[in-house]
Amino acid sequence: MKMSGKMEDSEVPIKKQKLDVDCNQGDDNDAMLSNFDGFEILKVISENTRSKTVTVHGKMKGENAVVLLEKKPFDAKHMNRYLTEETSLKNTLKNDIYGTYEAFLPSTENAVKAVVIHPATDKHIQKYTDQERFVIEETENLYKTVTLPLLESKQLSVQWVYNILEKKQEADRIVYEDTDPEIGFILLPDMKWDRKDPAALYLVAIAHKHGIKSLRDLNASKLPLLKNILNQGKNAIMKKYNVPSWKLHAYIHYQPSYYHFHVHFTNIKLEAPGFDADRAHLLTDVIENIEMMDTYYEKKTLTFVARETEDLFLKFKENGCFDETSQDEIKKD
Ligand code: G7M
Repeated sequence: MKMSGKMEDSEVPIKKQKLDVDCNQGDDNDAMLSNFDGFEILKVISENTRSKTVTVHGKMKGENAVVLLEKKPFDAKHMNRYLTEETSLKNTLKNDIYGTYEAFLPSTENAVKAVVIHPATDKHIQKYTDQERFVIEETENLYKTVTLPLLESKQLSVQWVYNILEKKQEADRIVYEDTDPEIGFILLPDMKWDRKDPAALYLVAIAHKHGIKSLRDLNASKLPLLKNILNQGKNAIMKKYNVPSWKLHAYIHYQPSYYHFHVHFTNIKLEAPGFDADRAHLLTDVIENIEMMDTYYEKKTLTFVARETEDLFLKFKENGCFDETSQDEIKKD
């Protein structure tokens, strides 16, 4: 068992304002926000200076909300909009030929990306909160006795996935669809990508087929689906965004956040969150591993990182995986 350093939660003063939401049509969950008026900040639940993100747990209309703010990268094509008289400068240092300034870009160039989850469940708050993390080596037996029963009883809702597959949401964002019920999928921008800069390209391919929870359920019978997603996904990305396959990573998360099968496609220039050795499995490797051994992902010990308040971590802990006994001994079961 390895541990990573504990991250800090920072408390911020609670602020109360009136909520202004364009909730003119339909179900509240479909209402678009026009600003954050009335948002009540409860706590900053994570901060990352490298990715320039901050996540806040708050209340909107009396219900929990999670808001993630992210400063966006510069767009090299917009330099002519940055370096004009509309950008005001405040000098902070001047020495000989060297000057530093705070530059205030025009507001149109200054947008911050905001992801809003409302109403947010406890699981969402937990998912976005910085916590101590633990390495788990999940054997075939631990998957069957610990992970699977938990997944069958409790997991994050995949309603957003069904909304996409049934074209109830995000239909206008679909980049490519193969409607075949066995090997078909929908390819569309991940909600983390604002669709502007292909250097930050991030798409997800969601399988039409239900019942493939994760990597663990992949075997030779799923190879046509995997190969179809890889090949058609790459072709569609080339056609739409002019990004060739050699500039792309195609991978699967284990553990995923949502247990309906999907593949991530990202530009290799993007430092995508979740593209770590303990989470991302390259689709090409997955295909080849299954071709070598049909039951590869059923049998293989899979390593992933879980956070201290996650149900999965708590279940592994309950099963003694973080007692004095090392995971090597547990593997002998
Ligand atoms: O970790 P996992 O493999 O389950 O990743 C799921 C991916 O789906 C993440 O990269 C999320 O950013 C993305 N995602 C999650 N939601 C709720 C949505 C959504 O509603 N729409 C889109 N387009 N992507 C989402």
